[in-house]
Amino acid sequence: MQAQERLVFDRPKVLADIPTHYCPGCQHGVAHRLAAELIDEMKLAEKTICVTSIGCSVFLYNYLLVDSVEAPHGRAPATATGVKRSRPDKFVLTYQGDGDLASIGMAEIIHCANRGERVSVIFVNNTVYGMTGGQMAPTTLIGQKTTTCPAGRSREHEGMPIRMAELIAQLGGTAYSARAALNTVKNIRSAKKAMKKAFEVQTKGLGFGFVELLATCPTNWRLDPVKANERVAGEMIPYFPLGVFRDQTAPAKGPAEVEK
Ligand SMILES: Cc1ncc(C[n+]2csc(CCOP(=O)(O)OP(=O)(O)O)c2C)c(N)n1
Repeated sequence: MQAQERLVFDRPKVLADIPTHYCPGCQHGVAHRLAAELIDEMKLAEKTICVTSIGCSVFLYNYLLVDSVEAPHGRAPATATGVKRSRPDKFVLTYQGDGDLASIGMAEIIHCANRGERVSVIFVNNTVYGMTGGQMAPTTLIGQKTTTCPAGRSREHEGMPIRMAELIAQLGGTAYSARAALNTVKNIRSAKKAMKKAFEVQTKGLGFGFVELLATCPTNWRLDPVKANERVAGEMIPYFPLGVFRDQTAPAKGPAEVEK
């Protein structure tokens, strides 16, 4: 008798079966896959409109088989606002790098969160401008050498790296803000849970959802993929702690429940 085959691994339906353009060891692909898995599992494929941004992930629309709009650099939250307000029945997602979201697009993300727009944001923090050759980003770590701070970032010259998940958590319209990392299987599982929560605050109409994902950029860090992954644990996580900074997904307790 022929042995039964058991399927243990499959490609999400909304993830295109095409070769990747990402560098070896880059974790944009991991973030794409998690988004695709959740869109499948939450049955959002027909409803999703993805707003892609400028940076290495500009080609996200080639990988995710959902409707998408391309925003100018940093303007994905403003574009997503327009899409969601005109089509509130849709699930609207932005996907942005740290140059895009925390530098040129800082105003857009702050006001989008503060207004409590019903959109979900995936923010990939790899501590550099990846696509354009590794310039300093607002998240570049102190001492980190980039093409625009060749002596290493210093507090005196460039200021401290910005912790976006904590900053977003302070704003009145934010329903969920968390930071996760893509460097280990355990952290990837937690990242998926955080992304699911950020998606749920939108599907439940609770407000703005934000997930920061710490990710590698081996090419611009001038490290091999293994060493790049070690840098996430050794240098990034100590400065950018993983965790949930705001969570309004739990139903508010009524007075009777509070007394119990
Ligand atoms: C208005 C405008 N300014 C500058 C650029 C050049 N540019 C393209 S990608 C990029 C940086 C993207 O970096 P990041 O958002 O960190 O994404 P990554 O490539 O690291 O994923 C810049 C400055 C542009 N395309 N448009």
